Amino acid sequence: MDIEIKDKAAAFKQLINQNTNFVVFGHVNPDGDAIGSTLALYHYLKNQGKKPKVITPNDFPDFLKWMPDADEIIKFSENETEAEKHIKNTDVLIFCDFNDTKRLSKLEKLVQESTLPKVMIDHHPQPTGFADIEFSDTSVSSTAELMFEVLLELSGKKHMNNNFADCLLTGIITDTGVFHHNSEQPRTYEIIAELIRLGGNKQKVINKVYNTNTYDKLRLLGNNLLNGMHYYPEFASAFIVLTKDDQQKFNYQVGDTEGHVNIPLSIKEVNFSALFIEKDEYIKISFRSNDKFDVNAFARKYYHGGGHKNAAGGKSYKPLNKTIENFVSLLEKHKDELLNG
Ligand SMILES: [Mn+2]
Repeated sequence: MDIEIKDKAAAFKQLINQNTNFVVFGHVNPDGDAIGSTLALYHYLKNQGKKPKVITPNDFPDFLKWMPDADEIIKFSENETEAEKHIKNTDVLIFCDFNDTKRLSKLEKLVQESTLPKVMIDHHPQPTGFADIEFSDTSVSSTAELMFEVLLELSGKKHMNNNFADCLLTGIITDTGVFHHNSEQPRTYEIIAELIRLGGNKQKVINKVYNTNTYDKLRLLGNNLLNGMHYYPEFASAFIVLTKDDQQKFNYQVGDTEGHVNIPLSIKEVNFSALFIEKDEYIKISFRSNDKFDVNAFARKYYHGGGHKNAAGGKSYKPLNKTIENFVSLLEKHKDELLNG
């Protein structure tokens, strides 16, 4: 850790020592890293007699609900009054796995109005600088990994236990797609080793997160690959389109397409993949790339979105057929980069 982070850690430590109540926020549509890093911090604080609360803007997928104390999380969309009460009566606000208050969705206003000390821990590029203390590192695999580093600096392993370890393992494992991407640094594996020593159970995490398919979910995957996938080898690209009709046919639930966007990328000739999901008001799009092609820049430029270099998301407000037509013309436009990517 560099000196700057040591200074920030000292300031964060002081905030923890001097206060009792903490609200920890995850981003809208929380993923494994958001729930994993917020709940890990919750356990770390609880283990030293503090009173933490985790609040998310909305619900999170069922495959994360086994996590220790996940049922304690307050979802703003389901319980606005309770969430607001905690935000107004706490001492410190902490934000995990996002760097822009926009990611708080309907909670944004309450947070912006608050004058309480704010701490951010995140690994996404281009932080907007809304917090008083910001731990921001794009070189780590996940916020979970950065959380471990920050808390280790704060107080060693004193307040870390097996529940804490399972939460961070979930964050790292989901954000790296079980070590398929964002996981080239040896340090990630040293932290995994530490988490296992703390009593974390890697096999349990993988079973709980990935081996929970429903019959409909597997049939939807089959349909996406057989009927929904479009293949453009001339642009080193492939993508999946999920229409509303097919969502109905296979009883689609949020989270059912988790990981689908990565599958076209496993075709030998493909460097760039996308997943289009038709919603009521827009088309939700996810992007993945193998290596050089920068999908963060692509999503920012064309799709009101962003993310990481090899994993990003965005939206289209055009009808589905126009969206696809337009996307294919962009593939043509970026052909040279895509073939080299
Ligand atoms: Mn993350």
